[in-house]
Amino acid sequence: SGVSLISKFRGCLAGALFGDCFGAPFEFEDENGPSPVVLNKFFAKLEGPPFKSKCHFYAPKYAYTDDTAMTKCIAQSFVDRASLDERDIAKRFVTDFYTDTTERGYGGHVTEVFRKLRDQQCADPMKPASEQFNGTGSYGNGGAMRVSPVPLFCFGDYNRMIHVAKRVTQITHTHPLGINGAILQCLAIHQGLTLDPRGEPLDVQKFADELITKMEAIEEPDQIDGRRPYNTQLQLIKKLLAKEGGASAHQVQESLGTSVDALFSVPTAIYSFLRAQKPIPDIETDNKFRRTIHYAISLGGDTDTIASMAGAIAGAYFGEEEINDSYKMYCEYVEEILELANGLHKIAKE
Ligand code: 8NA
Ligand code: MG
Ligand code: MG
Ligand code: MG
Repeated sequence: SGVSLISKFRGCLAGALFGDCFGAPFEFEDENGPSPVVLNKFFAKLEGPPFKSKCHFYAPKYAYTDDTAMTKCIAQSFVDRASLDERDIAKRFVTDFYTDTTERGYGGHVTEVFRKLRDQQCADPMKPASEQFNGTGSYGNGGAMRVSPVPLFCFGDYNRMIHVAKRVTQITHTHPLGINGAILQCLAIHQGLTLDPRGEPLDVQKFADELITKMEAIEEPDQIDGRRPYNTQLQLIKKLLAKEGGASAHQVQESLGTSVDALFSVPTAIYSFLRAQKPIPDIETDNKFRRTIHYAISLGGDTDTIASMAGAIAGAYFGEEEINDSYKMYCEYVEEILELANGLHKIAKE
């Protein structure tokens, strides 16, 4: 008997939220990422006995960022309408962006899409994104970072899942690297959902091989060198995983990357999940969900987004029960995101 699907759905969205909230304080903070001492202390606090002051219980809450802001818009739209409605999702992005009084740290150029969408009242929800960067579209990781509701909403219908992942991404990201990054992240979550974490240890090479096969049917080879950029990264993941003693952080940072480009962050998130199946030096835990997001953050760069994507995959694979319960005290929007996961599960069952 494996982990229940509802636990996997809840683990996936909670994993995305915790990765975002816990990664955000470290985003582009230090070139090589936070130090092992700092990160171990950070997580020890989150997992330790709750801090109690003399007269009342108090736990500081970490705020979510754009990653979760946009994820919840997509999940809410799916739950409310039980169908794909790009205009509705665009409206939710725009309303959230203009009414949220908390600074959510959106990407540098995506705010231009929101401005245009607002001005045309989302009448043509895919047009502003196609005009970004002189018509090439954004290749940022903003599509991939918010794709987690898609594999839940479309669970059981593989081709529709790919289609929906693409459409939802195109509201802000139309560059092939932006779209395919979101599809790859979607595929990784989908694989996590369908595998049982309680049997044999995860075959990490096979997990990567299956992504390679699926992406070959999706990704066009480059017109000049004939290579498929995401498959090149996935092959690299396999090599890094096969290294004796494990690849160094430096090797991972230099090859897979830790930037806001989808190509140099989605594969890093997948690698973090796969690497965390075994103990990692300097990471003081036996818990594999913690190890996944802890490792993702330790690499530095776009820590909130990479940890959020890695957390979504880990949560989908292990389910909610692998996530330390005390994390719920330290993030905003936990109850709400879990309720959205319940709503998506209800739809998936029908
Ligand atoms: P985006 O579409 O604005 O892309 C992000 C950045 O990628 C842009 O600002 C460009 O610098 C670059 N870029 C993307 N496409 C191209 C292109 N075709 N040509 C040249 N440059 C390009 O926004 P997004 O939604 O993809 O961004 C997601 C990231 O932004 C996430 O990491 C998220 O957490 C957020 N973020 C916020 C901060 C912050 O502190 N405000 C810092 C980093 C990232
Ligand atoms: Mg480091
Ligand atoms: Mg963010
Ligand atoms: Mg980020």
